[in-house]
Amino acid sequence: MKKVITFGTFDVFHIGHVHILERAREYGDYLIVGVSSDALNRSKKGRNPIYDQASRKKIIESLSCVNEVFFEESLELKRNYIEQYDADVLVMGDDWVGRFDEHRDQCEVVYLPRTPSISTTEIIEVVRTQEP
Ligand code: C2G
Repeated sequence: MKKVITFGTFDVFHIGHVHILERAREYGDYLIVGVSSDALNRSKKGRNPIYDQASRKKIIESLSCVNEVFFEESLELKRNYIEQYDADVLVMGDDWVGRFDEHRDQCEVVYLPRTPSISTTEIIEVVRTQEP
């Protein structure tokens, strides 16, 4: 069985998230997703996510293309996660291009194009600036 691993916050879940997860799954037979913990998100983006980690994990678990979900507690632990979950392929969006090349000794590393014109940040901004 070919195992694929990917990571992300997946806050305010949107179509770009669906696209990357579906495409990631096509690289193998079993998709494992590391969902960033709330603490990691605070350290990465300087704010709490809109949805807490339990909700974000539950949403990802409910997707038919996803087989297993765990909390990503630190960006520095990728090597351990890839080994622990015995991943054959690491898939990330191309906003991370080059950043995980150091893992090519462990598994195949693939960067996929992001879905244009949608992001959690943009959604938050649109909601924030809506007239009441
Ligand atoms: N994504 C995408 N298209 C978008 C928005 C996001 O393909 N329009 C992808 C990103 O490239 C990423 C995944 O969806 O691969 C999750 O995106 P985020 O929730 O923004 O994840 P991020 O906070 O970048 O966390 O260890 C790595 C990090 O935890 C990744």
